[in-house]
Amino acid sequence: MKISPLQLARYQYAPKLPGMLRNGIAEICVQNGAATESVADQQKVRALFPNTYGKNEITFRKGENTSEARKLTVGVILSGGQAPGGHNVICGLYDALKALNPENQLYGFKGGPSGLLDNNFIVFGDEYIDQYRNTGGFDIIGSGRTKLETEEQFAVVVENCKKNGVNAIVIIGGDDSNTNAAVLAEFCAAHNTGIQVIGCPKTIDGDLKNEDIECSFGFDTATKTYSELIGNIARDANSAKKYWHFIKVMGRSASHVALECALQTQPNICLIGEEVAEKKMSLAQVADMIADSVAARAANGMNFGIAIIPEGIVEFVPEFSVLIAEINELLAGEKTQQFNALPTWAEKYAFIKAGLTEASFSVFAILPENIQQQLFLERDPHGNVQVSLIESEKLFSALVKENLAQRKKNGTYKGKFGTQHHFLGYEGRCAFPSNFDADYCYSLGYNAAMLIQYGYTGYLSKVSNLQAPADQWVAGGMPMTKMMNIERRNGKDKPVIRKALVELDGKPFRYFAAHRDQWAIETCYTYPGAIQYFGPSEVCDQPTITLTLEKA
Ligand code: FBP
Repeated sequence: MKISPLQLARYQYAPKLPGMLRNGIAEICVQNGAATESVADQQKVRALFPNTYGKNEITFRKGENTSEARKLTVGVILSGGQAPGGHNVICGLYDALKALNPENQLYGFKGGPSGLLDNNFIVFGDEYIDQYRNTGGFDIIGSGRTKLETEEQFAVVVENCKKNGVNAIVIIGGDDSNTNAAVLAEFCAAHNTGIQVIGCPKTIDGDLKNEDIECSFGFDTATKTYSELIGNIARDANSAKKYWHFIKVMGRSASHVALECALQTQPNICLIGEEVAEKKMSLAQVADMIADSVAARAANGMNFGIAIIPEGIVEFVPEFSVLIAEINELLAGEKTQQFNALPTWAEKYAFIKAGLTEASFSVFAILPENIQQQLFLERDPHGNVQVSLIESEKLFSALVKENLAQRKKNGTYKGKFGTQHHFLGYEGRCAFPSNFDADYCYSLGYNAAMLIQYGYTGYLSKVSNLQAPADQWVAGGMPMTKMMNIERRNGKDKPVIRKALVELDGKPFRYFAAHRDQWAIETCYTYPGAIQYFGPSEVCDQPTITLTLEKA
């Protein structure tokens, strides 16, 4: 296999551990913190997790290792969307297990949670692991989105673990996967299986964070990759001076990625879904806000600009969510076939008009025809609209174009509006992890091994104080039940780890809000450039602006 020079150089990179994990395995001891309670609905969560609820937060520190000598066989899975650094979690886990006892084994279950159900795994060895150090991607064992949530599935997992002598499972995933990890930990404890379960916080979306988890891994690298590209596009826009670029970035349920990219690049516009929902903005109002910037810049001779759109934006627009719900209802069951049988778009359009409420039809009617058709053509196996496939960057540029046409008619706009569209998503999920993610992920994995060695279960591997240099990071563990509350999901009350949305009174958003009026009119772009892996620390090791502001 041909290897790039950067890949070769990254193999040699030694990830930085938190200070307390640097003294060798024999000198890592546990400091007990306070007992924990769930963030809300304490009684209900306690009742659902009688064996794993209320445990103590723990921190590792330098001191005599008092754990029992044992031989461990650990299984690991990668769950959900790719995020840079996943390989390093596995490398850190592997190295710590081998340092604890060279007889310890690490099994990688393939293709995500389904690997645990299908008993499909590989046994890691040095040579195999070494090919993946400090590299992006999840191809070391693959990932998947199978949900591990029913008691029947848990029983199969336990059976497979017993068959292979696995005493602990590490689940590397987002809020849903870690919620399920907590339920699996409780199941294993309740059935006296002796199998421990530890979670690790992953997702480029950045929406698995709370007062304990300062950020999920992958967010740092993905946002730096997108920001590099946005900066490059902004420089092109500022050179050619003829296009408005509408750039959609990943982030399905929260706008952290868009916000961080905005903080890094200072675009003219960045939509934040959480704000759109809070202000109950309509599509027309959002388009009007963008058109204000286009018109103001045009008046100053600048017929170009940058607008960042979060992937999940349309679900935050209240009237659009109602429209989607009505469309799902309109096509439920056999009505899909009836709709599909209509030969022309005109007949389909009449069917839609007759089936929607007046309010939803008025929203539907202002959409460009290609988006209207997308809503009806691209549906999931249950017949529901696939909101994530909606090309919102094109939707908003079309709505802005219409708005500007009106302004032209009434003489308030005289500019030119040429557009380009981009979607930045998969480009960032498997990039070589930044030094921050390489270090953070390796530490999360190393720390997970220590949690297992000390006998913990139902804990999330926690590394904090991340705004400081790595030697000052703090390693430990937090019971996953502490992050839970009860939410209504598919008509049922479920214990879940709270998803973190952008907080409108949080420091990152407030910083953005304080500057965006100026950015909307002037050209204030910043150009972050490519991630640097070798060089001065202030260039190579900086965390995201979001994290820096949150911890300021
Ligand atoms: P996770 O929540 O599993 O980390 O995945 C997030 C994400 O990267 C989103 O940003 C994006 O909407 C989605 O995955 C895309 O999923 P898929 O890889 O299935 O197309």
